[in-house]
Amino acid sequence: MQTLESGRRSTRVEALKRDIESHVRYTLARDNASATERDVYMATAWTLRDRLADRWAATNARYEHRDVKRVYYLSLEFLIGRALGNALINLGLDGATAEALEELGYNLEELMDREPDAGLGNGGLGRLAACYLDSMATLELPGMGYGIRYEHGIFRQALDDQGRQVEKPDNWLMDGNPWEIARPDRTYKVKFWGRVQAHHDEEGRVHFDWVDTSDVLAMAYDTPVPGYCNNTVNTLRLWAAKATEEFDLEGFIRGNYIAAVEAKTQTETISKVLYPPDDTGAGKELRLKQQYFFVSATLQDIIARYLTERKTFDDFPDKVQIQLNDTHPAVAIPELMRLLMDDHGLEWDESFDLARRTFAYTNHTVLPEALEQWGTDLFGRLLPRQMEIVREIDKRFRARVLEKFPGDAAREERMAIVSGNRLRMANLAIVGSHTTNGVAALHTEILKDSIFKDFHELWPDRFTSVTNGITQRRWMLKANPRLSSLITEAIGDEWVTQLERLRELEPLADDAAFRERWMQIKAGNRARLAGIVTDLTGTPVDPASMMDVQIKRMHEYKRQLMNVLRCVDSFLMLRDTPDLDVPARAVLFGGKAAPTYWTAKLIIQLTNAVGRLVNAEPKASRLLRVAFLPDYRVSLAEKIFPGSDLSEQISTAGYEASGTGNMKFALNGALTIGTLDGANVEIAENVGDENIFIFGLKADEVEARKAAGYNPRAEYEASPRLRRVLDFILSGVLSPENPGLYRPLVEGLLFSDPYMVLADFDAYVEAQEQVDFAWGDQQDWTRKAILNVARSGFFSSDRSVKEYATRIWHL
Ligand code: 26Y
Repeated sequence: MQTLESGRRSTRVEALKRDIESHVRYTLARDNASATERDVYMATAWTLRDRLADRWAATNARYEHRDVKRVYYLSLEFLIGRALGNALINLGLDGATAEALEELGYNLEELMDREPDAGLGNGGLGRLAACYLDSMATLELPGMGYGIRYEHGIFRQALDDQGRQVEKPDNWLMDGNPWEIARPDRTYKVKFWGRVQAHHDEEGRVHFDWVDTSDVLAMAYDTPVPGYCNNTVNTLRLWAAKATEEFDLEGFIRGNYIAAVEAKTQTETISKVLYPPDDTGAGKELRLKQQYFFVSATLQDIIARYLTERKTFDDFPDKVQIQLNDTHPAVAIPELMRLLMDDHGLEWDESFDLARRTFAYTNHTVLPEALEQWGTDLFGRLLPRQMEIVREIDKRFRARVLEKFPGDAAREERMAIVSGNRLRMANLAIVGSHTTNGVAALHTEILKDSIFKDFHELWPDRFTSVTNGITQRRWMLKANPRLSSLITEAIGDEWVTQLERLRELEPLADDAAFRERWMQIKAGNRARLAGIVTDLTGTPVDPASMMDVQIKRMHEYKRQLMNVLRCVDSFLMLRDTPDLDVPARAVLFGGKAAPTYWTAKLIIQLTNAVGRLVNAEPKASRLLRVAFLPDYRVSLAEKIFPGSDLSEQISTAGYEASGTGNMKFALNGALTIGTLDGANVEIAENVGDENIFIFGLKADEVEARKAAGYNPRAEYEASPRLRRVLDFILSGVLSPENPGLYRPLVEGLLFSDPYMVLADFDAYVEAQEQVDFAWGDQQDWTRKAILNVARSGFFSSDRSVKEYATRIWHL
């Protein structure tokens, strides 16, 4: 007998089959017999996109009709990953689609694996933007993302036979992108270079014209952002650079066709490639062009939308809130003022006031080398009118500082926006916005008492903290379907939109039968991960071993090197004491190094060398495996978190603004070993000290040690364990053909060690021994894992976005 539910389902399956076949036939003009897997993937994606289309149009109509206050999230990065699985889950069509495809002879999992990641970001900052879009749509907030449609996202990472990182171009658009819709009717002109001309009107008022510019067109591509089972579909609008028509025309007139086409290609490079956070962050012309290009197009688009409903700018900040994702889009501040003054005739005071009440700025880093600065020479030539405006903002702001702190010239210079020939974007962002926020409690405290101390003294009320979050739809429901089902079976499915409901799992931590099922699921996920490691690296991994994982961008402050030193220590112990009673571990690494970050790249090579040594030594490899997973990215991350047991969050305290991988691990039931840094502090507070392994210097202790004159050599002398590890690396056995290869890493530690690896090493190894001990009691370990999940509800990006909405955007 057919129930109503199964009846609906089978009609749904039939409709999906019909639409997939129809897209193969009519959109791709293929017959079923010659359709490739790629064709069926595309047809499935279009079929899902069609189901989003009505809701998308209805969402836009609703926002317009209600004349809502909108939030625009401006970001140079959106690290989306794959769209198909996410659309399926949010539409509630995962089961039906799997069935439809099976009946057509295809496997949904395999098709999903064909989709290239949309890797339009580097790491945490870009992924955060993607999680926030998901939460805004799920919370039915009128939020829109704006960014760049890079033709090439973050590079693909391969490893050569020496274990070195090799960068390969990412060609994610090559096969076509079924999720985007080009909107040629949303095309704006963006000006560069040229000069500013002043003229007086009949009433004697001065006007500024920006003339003799070279122009580029920005064309919109929209990607739907579906909310979870709620009919809301928001928009991510990405701009692609196109040459203006005049470009071609001029070439024809001058008869220099080839030169004209070359020039055209040149302008279109603006949206060609994503910048990795390189060396110094130092002023690269193309990067500044990218920033201004997308900001200018975005503001024109926002103003056009605003003006369809009204004639004055009086309530602009009541209808428009713009969140600046770090300073990368901060040129929006002078650009909005320019548009208001030069194109819409507003006065300075009113323009500045409107701009300041419109923008809010999120800071993501305290590393001095990552604080953006532009040379006034480049900035002034590329954007002459904006430079004038910035100088005027700076002049007035300096006066304000001196009014509050008379005679304090040193303070004035520290706080200046333009100092010498440098334009400091963070200072501009603070001055030109109503709110500045840090991304975790500790991070915001550090902003207030150190890097932005002067600003905090001037405007204490402008600072606030919003701890980062992650979307549980992608990072739990989609990534870990088996654990998700167990949780839903136990407490219902409300956690999918109200993550705090996970608290209801707490009593089950003491339920032996529940723990048993939990352990079974974990074992399955672990075995899957072990298989992936073997597939990707050739290293066999015992699926019963503890999966000990550090996945994140490669950076010295994140201290992957400390983890590698610990692996060498374990190796030496196992080699010399083969009957050592320690549990089996697989220590897994993954992460990209910026292409010019030589130290980070050498650390990757060292990790691989240690892996080769450990895995080839039978006395060690029974209990220890070390592997570096190439090409860490969103889709790979989704496969790693569910199988992980131990989350490595070991940055030097004070340096990791928040971290968000740390949250993904905890939510998937891995225990954390970490320092009191970034959001680890709040994870510890939430899960409880007994359920996390905290070690090492605290942020204030790091500073105190530095102030007192930190001497890394003394750490080396004082710790026999550390000495043995460093001496072993210095001996050259890890690179017999080039024995001095890793010497610079060791010398960097012995002579400078800015991230205090040596100071924390012994404490780290001891904490790892506690982990070994805790692992020995699998029942208690599982209890802790369940409590980690039950107490991770705070780390939902739904909570973060709600905090932005009430405290910053005032929605
Ligand atoms: C200037 C430039 C080239 C640049 C580009 C990207 C500089 C920095 C970045 C990326 C920064 C980033 O990803 N920061 C991370 O932001 C996360 C989200 O807030 C934090 O969780 C994480 O701690 C922080 O390192």
